[in-house]
Amino acid sequence: MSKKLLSVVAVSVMFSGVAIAEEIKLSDAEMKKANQIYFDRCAGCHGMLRKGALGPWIRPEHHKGKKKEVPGTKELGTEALVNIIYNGTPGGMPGWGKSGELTKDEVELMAKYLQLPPVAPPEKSMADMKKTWKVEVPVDKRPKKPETDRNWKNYFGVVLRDVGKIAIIDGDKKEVVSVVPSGFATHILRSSADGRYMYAIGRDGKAEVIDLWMKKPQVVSEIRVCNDARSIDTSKYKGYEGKYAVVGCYWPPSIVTLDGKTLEPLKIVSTASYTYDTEEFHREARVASIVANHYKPQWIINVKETGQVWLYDYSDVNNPTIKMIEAERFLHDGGWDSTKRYFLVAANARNTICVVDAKEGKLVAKIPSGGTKPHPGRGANVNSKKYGPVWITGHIGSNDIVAIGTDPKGHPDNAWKVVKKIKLPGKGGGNLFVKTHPKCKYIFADRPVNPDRKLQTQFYVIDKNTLEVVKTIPIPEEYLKPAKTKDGKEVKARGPVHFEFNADGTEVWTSVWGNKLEPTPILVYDANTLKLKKVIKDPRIITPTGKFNVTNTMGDIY
Ligand code: DHE
Repeated sequence: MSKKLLSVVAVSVMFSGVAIAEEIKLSDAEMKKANQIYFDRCAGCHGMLRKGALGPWIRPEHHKGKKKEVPGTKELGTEALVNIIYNGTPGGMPGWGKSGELTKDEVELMAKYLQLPPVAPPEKSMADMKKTWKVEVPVDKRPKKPETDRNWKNYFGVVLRDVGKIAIIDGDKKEVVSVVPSGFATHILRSSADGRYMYAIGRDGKAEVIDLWMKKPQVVSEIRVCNDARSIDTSKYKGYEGKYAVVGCYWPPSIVTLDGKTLEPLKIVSTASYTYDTEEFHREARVASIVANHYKPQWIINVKETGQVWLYDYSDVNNPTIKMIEAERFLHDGGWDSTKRYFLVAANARNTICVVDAKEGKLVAKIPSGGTKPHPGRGANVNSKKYGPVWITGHIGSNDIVAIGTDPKGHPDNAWKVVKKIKLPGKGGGNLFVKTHPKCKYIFADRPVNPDRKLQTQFYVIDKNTLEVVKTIPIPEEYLKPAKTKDGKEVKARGPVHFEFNADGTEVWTSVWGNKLEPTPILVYDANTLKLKKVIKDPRIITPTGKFNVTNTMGDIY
């Protein structure tokens, strides 16, 4: 066999009801390309080891899951896999071919690649991390007070996902103040307790800190702590404000504590552990959301595959204490209730919301979410006249927006159950984020991964009083024009994604989720009249996705 043929496997495909052996052969170059595509597009939902999380198991061999059996990719065969990868699924998997993100050849390559055993992903040590650590501006050379006259507490950090950059936008003037480089497919931004520093995490595990006191904000420290990551936060407990930053890694699955100002790596803790229910070892127990506890020097760290919430005490940074709370598998994103005592986190593949009491340090409830694949982002808090304080989440796999009671003392009958279901119009889910602000009378919901173009390109306004959808707002066509690839193919922008309010809650910002080919705008709506009041267009604003206002992010306001 040629040296170039790295991977060969005999698989069966069904042809007229008869299984026929198909030999999969990938050259080194194809394997390298497929590995990269898998890492960029697939690993987030299916895992590096392809054992599934939000997305299903996609290993060659058949899987006898706890709830259902999943066919191996060898059983599915190339044709079926091409169909799934090209067109997507109603459960929320994007149609990578249909959307133009992968070419037909790339779809076919991936269909073959998935029938081969997964490659062993790399490990990373403290020494590896240190090689990538840079302090661009030492702490003593940084401004002693804000150098800008702008209202920096109303800055927005905007993730420019596919170009790996972050735009800092003045929320008062709607001007781009600076655009800084960041990690690959940057994922989220979080703020220090005082708001001065904005922290970014790339999907390639590159963390960085941006100093907003500078006249032109820039990256002052950076480090690559792992190969795949999604979350970052800082210490916010009294006395520890801004002292530490923490990155939650998907691969190697770990928690990395860093110095808050310089990002010097201080401690690595592996999260590979045992599933909370069956006590089976899971090498790929990835860190999903992280929030900083306001009651104790702790981070609340959600370990996806094992279904454990770790209360990670950082007060003795090299000798951390961890309380492991049994919750539910496939923990993903979540947010605080309005008092910031209870953290509500979605175990998305189990259609469950878990509630952790940050004061008492224990699980208080596991709530059936009432829909398919809950995906709250950080959720939305409403003080409802009828139900008392509720926290709201939407779902990726169904059109349910649900309100969960969060006040066990004042409204015990409503606490920790779905008290109201709000149906988004039309079929299917596709909602990723809901958001509100205490001063706004509405909740906003997007739907960018609904397969229906019309439903995908509008957003939904829910009245806080009635908890009903009162308006759908389509994105004006002129902002959705398809971009053209070099070979003349038209690629459509996805509908609006994610919302963020300005500091005083009078405006809500959303963005058109375009592609790398052309800039797409950020749309600023009056949060009360719902009128489009400003369109922020800039040649540098390409693939704007997450938007993070300094005041709201530092105060966990949503
Ligand atoms: Fe996210 C939050 C993981 C895809 C935009 N996303 C989160 C969190 C996790 C997560 C664990 C919670 C972080 C926290 O609070 O500490 N996201 C993942 C994935 O694994 C997934 C499904 C697939 C992947 O390959 O990465 C994924 N996420 C996306 C996107 O494609 C989105 C829509 C666009 C983008 O820019 O990447 C996206 N995720 C976001 C945003 C948040 C987020 C904007 C923060 C919401 C907030 O309001 O705080």
